[in-house]
Amino acid sequence: MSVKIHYQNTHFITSAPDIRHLPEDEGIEVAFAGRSNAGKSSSLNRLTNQKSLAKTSKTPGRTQLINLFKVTDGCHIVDLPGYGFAQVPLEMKKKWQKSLGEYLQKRQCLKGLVVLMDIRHPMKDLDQQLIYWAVDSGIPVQVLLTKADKLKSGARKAQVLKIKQDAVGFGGDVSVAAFSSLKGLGVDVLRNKLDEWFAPAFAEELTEEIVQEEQQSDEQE
Ligand SMILES: Nc1nc2c(ncn2[C@@H]2O[C@H](COP(=O)(O)OP(=O)(O)OP(=O)(O)O)[C@@H](O)[C@H]2O)c(=O)[nH]1
Ligand SMILES: [Mg+2]
Repeated sequence: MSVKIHYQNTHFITSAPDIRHLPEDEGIEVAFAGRSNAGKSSSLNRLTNQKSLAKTSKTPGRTQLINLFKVTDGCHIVDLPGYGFAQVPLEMKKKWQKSLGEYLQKRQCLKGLVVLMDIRHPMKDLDQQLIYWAVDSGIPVQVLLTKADKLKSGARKAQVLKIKQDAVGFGGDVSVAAFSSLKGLGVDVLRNKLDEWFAPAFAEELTEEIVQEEQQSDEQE
């Protein structure tokens, strides 16, 4: 079943320091993860055509909380705290990484992971760990090579090809695309992927409607 979701209706729900402060673990959630400054918040704003839905910053480490957004009934997006920022005090780093790990491992409604990496510095250790973990857990991954506008067309294509080859090595459902929040490149790829991951939410809705209709016609007979 194919659905087209209107991402511009997305709105902020809550910021949580850890998963215990998130709403019920139900519906379908897709998480955006990546190193600090990779462009997670910018990609969300581009996806939803909203200038400041997610706060962006030149200072890495801005998004320290798990930010939850509602796309439509039963469909949520999560902007996860960035990892791998060197200049953050160790204690704070540990705390984020704990809440990040906890979210990824315990949140049952997590059905897809968007991993964002700067196209000029992709596949760092933590990026790879994250992808391995997702593949292990049977969660599909969309890699977005961000800030693609920073490379010329030839270099960009070569880099996408290289990372696509790397992605095969993970052995799971890992797709790769170039992305630019600035130019809008790759936004269609991202929308199509999210539509696919969120589709079961609509299937359930449809099933509920059919059951209700059947019950009504039973009652009428
Ligand atoms: N040229 C260019 N710059 C971008 C693009 N996307 C993001 N940036 C810039 O990169 C910086 C970081 O972007 P954010 O979206 O805040 O990154 P983030 O991953 O949310 O960062 P944290 O929340 O700190 O983890 C900002 O200065 C953005 O303007 C892009 O597509 N092209
Ligand atoms: Mg951010």
